[in-house]
Amino acid sequence: DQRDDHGSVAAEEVKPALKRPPMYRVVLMNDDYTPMDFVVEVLMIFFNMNQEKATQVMLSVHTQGKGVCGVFTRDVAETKAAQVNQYSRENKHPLLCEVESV
Ligand code: TYC
Repeated sequence: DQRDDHGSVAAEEVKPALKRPPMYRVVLMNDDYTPMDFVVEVLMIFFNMNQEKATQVMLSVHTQGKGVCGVFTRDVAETKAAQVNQYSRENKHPLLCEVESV
C-alpha cells in the first residue's frame, strides 16, 4: 500500500463512506399445522401488509413451500424474524420465520 505521512492508505484505495448496506430476506416457511388465519395475522402485524396482500403471500407460501415477507437490513430482518417466531411459540404454532442474505 502507498501510505501518506500520516499512515493513511492512499485515497484511491479508501472505500467511500456511503455504501448501500447488505440486504436480507425475511422468509416464511410452510408447515402443515399453523392456521392460515394466523399466518395472515402475522403478515399484517409484523410486515404491515393489508389483508389482501397478506392472504396472497400466505397462499404463495402454502403452495410454494416458502415465501419472502420483505427485504431489510440485517438488524431489522433478524428482529422481525425473532418477533414472528416468539409470537408463533406464544400462540403454540410451529410457524417458522428465517433470514437469508439477498
Ligand atoms: N399450510 C398451512 C395450512 O394448511 C397454512 C400455512 C401457510 C402455514 C403459510 C404456514 O407459512 C405458512 N393450515
